[in-house]
Amino acid sequence: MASPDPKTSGPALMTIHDWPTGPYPARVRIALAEKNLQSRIRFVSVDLWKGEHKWPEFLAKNYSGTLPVLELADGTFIAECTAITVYLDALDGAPTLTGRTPCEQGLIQMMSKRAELEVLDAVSVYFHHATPGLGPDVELYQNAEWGLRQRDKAQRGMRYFDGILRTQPFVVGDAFSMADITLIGGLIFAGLVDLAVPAECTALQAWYARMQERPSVRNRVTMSGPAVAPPRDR
Ligand code: GTS
Repeated sequence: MASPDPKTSGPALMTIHDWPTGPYPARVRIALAEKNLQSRIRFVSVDLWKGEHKWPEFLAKNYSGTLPVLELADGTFIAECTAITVYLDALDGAPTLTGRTPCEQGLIQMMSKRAELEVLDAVSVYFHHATPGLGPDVELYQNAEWGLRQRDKAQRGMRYFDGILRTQPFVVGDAFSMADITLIGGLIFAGLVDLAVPAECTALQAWYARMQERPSVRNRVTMSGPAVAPPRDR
């Protein structure tokens, strides 16, 4: 996909700073596709494996040194997948990912946070602490024991979500939402680090197979087209 020309008229162009195959970036890419916002975004690649997300020029955009970051046309930076998704979902005044009623909104936030705490973030800690992670230049502190505990936590989390998905088609009730996206991110990360979904979690596996059929999930890596390199000042 060619990047849209920022000089053309129409809604303001936004920038996503991310890494195409990253599990957290996947969350925002899936949200963008579900909201049909791809044409309003240009992507800038930040190379995790070189540690570009820890360089001063990137830390100026996101203090936490993590991807993705959304940059608005006026220069505002929004980090954190949940915050970015809430922003994108609100743009058209018709939120489909974060809930329409106060109750839906509360449940989606709760289950998305749970998917983060119990699965995605746990897999991430396992990757960064109990495997070589992004390599010695980026992983300045590792604690393998902590990483292995988080691996076990992630598998417990998978069992929890398996129980949820035995009773309903989506993480929250009958509709696809941000909570599904967050759990998808967790299973994408688990796949990348060869952390198996327990064999008995057949409902979770069936749900994930269905999720992978969604175009937003299937096409998430290629949606950015050729990467635009970030400016380098070092
Ligand atoms: N809480 C953050 C969010 O939700 O946005 C976490 C973001 C995050 O951990 N992103 C990963 C990262 O920057 C990107 S990826 O691993 O999914 O590609 N990791 C690098 C690091 O050094 O933590």
